[in-house]
Amino acid sequence: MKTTVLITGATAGIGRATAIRLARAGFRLILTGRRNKLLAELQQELRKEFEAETLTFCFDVRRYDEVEKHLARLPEGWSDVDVLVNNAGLAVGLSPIHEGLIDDWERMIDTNIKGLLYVTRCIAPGMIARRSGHIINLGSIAGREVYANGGVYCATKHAVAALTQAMRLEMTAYGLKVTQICPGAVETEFSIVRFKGDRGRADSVYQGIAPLTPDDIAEAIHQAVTAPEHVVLQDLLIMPKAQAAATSFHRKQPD
Ligand code: NDP
Ligand code: 8X3
Repeated sequence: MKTTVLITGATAGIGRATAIRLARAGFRLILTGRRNKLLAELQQELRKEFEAETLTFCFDVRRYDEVEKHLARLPEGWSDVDVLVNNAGLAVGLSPIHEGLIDDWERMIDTNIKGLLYVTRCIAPGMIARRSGHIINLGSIAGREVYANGGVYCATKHAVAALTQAMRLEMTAYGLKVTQICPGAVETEFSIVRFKGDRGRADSVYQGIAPLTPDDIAEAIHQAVTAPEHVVLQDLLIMPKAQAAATSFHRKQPD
């Protein structure tokens, strides 16, 4: 039986790249996100390129009723999820707490913390019952450091670090692996979302550096998933060469 991997947030960036990398390696995939058209296009691409077996679900991880409806009772043949990649997440806005927008905070906290918990709550019991499984959470350099104007996003990623460690403490006894992947700057839709569609501002984040690509992170996830049974990649911090810390970049000046 092929390994089944569930990836949240597969419509873009790291999630999409991970789906392609794992399909290339022969895994069966359950792919989720809110943009159905992108899920359908990805499903078709993976079928054509790799003859990959995939299942897609379009829902918002912030809605427990939707998460539960789709994931608590998976279709026949798909219910044994071997690997869960909790990837769906976002930053919205960049402002000090005393000026922060409540709606931005709700979106980050509900997606990055509660969404991750909702999905895990539906998938982990099957892994525990089977005494086998692997949960991979997308943390961030923002879960290891805090930077001004990003306090709420950083807090959500610190929460992901705490939840990852709690899962590890609770689930190791049941034979599960738990991994946290913490990237620095990866060029995806992340900054476009953070700056609410302002592409100029988003591009400036990556100006003068070679940022990580989604494929770099997908490769690390593939390594974590394919490590020998007795080996766990517990916690990976992956940075672009030009980034020393969350807000410390060595940028090439334009000629
Ligand atoms: P993208 O914006 O490119 O992709 C985010 C994905 O998350 C999309 O597929 C999006 O799908 C999905 N998503 C967002 N909100 C929801 C929601 N409410 N319900 C369901 N799916 C949702 O960003 P990245 O690929 O960069 O980000 C992936 C993860 O990596 C995030 O957790 C992010 O915090 C983390 N990360 C990113 C870094 C970076 O520099 N890019 C660095 C460190 C960590 P859709 O819109 O279709 O719902
Ligand atoms: C995304 C990286 O540094 O913008 O998690 O917070 S950062």
